[in-house]
Amino acid sequence: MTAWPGVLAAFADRLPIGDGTPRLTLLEGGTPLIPAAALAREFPGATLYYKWEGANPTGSFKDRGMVVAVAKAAEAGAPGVVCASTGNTSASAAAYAARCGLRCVVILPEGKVAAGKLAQARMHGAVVAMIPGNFDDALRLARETSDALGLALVNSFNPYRLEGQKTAAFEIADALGGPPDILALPVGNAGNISAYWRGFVELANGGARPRLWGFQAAGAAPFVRGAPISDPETIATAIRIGRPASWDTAQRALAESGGRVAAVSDDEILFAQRRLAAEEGIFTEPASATCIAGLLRARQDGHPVTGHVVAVLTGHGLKDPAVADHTPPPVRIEATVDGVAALLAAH
Ligand code: AN7
Repeated sequence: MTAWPGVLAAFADRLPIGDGTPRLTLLEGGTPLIPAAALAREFPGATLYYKWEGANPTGSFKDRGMVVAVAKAAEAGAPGVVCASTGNTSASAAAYAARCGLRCVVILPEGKVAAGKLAQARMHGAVVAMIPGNFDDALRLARETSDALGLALVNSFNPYRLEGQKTAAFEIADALGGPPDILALPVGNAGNISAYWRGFVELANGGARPRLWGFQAAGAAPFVRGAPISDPETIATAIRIGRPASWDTAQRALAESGGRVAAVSDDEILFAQRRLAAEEGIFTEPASATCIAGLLRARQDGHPVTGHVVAVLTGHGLKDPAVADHTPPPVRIEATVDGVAALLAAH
């Protein structure tokens, strides 16, 4: 058995890297494609899998693109990197910058980043700036900062990000022996849906490609509305985005794939997240559960969920432990077996 070598080494021939690119890695990528168990019963006409991106080194899919973007920044001699983030991009940027000795500045919307993600950026030694406003405001400032201070911008405007992220499509096709029929995923800035499409198109060579089903939170659903929104709001803070950076590429990908976008409510997101955790043993963050909520909703709305279906679970639930407040609280008991038995009986 050969050990997984990380994204740059595994996909060197399909990434824009050369001899001068440092072989940066935290062994990202190579994530599991887990067959659905309990939830499979909800989709009798389909074979459902989870692409478990929470298994990446910083707990989200962002590591695939960030390793390429930071390696290229180092190759170009940048003194550091800067990004705006709803949390996961900043956690990943901070980790990879730390790993290769670059400075990292992250610009975050105040009060709207999950606790685990903020802890990651701080522990990895990033300069953490909080601004009043939302992600879209933070992104404007990150661009200006990059221009003014010569730091490499590692948001998804950075072309290397999407190049790295497309590798998840290669892994899925490899595991299934071809592309799935439907790829379901959450959409925020729409970088990931664009990257998957690029990956599947590169692989297909004119052959089969999946339909892309993108899901947004109802309070932050500019693609569903067909226009940007100024005050996005959702419990899924990772995708609390009103002006997606990759608008045009995502619209093209959706159209070319014969795909669709739809919105789900915060209650549906929390319900799907709970079911994944309690019935499948997979604790994913709210934004990621959006695609499961979307598949459940699709079935109700009469969209057939058939064939090989892959739901991309983009980030780990441990990043946002506050969601556990939506479950029954732990109960204080006397330290006796009777106490435990009474609790069990009441459950
Ligand atoms: C768990 O970290 O935008 O549609 O700044 O963290 O490619 O934006 C995160 C986005 C889905 C949406 N799931 O992906 C950020 C950020 C999780 C995420 C998305 C994000 P895109």
